[in-house]
Amino acid sequence: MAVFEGNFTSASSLRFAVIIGRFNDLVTGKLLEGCQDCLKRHGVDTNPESTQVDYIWVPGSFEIPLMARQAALSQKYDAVICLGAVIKGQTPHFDYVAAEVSKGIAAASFQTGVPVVFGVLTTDTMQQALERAGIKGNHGWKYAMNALEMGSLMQQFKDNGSIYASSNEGAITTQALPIASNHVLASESTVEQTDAND
Ligand code: INI
Repeated sequence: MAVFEGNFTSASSLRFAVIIGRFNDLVTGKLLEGCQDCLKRHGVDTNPESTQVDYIWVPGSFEIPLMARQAALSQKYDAVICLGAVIKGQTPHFDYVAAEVSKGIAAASFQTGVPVVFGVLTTDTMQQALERAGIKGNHGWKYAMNALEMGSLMQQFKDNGSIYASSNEGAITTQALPIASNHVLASESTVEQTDAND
């Protein structure tokens, strides 16, 4: 038998898509900076002109899952990193956006077999979000680490022939589970409130 574990030393052979929500871009822009810093320091060429990272901007977190799924289906990337910031307001809007983006990102990953990192902050206040986007630390850095680890892990799995047979790759991409059925399953989960570690 074997032990599989992602590493952080094979980053130069990995490709990433980063999907960023413009809503609360004071926060998401900082998450992106942290994410790029981490990727760059692990040997990834983060220049948008390079062949290693593509950046996809969407209006808000609600739109992230659609593009995450499209990016994963393209089979161009070893991992997809989703960056967003959902901050509580005075209406229940937060709950709808937070629930859909978390379920949608999980579905995109599960349906396509491509790691999709949930880099969406869900906070009660702008202050809490900013603390996690540079003031106290930058979660964008952590999200990039998750993508590096998962990209590497999947690569090892593929090299080992352990991944769902490559002859079935088309089946994964084109006959993915209908979103609706996954949503039924996912809707049973809850979105937890953040604490200092989230
Ligand atoms: N989008 C966010 O990314 N964060 C939020 O806090 C937010 N709130 O609270 O409204 C938000 N809303 C916009 C949403 O993501 C969609 O872009 C919009 O509803 C259009 O589909």
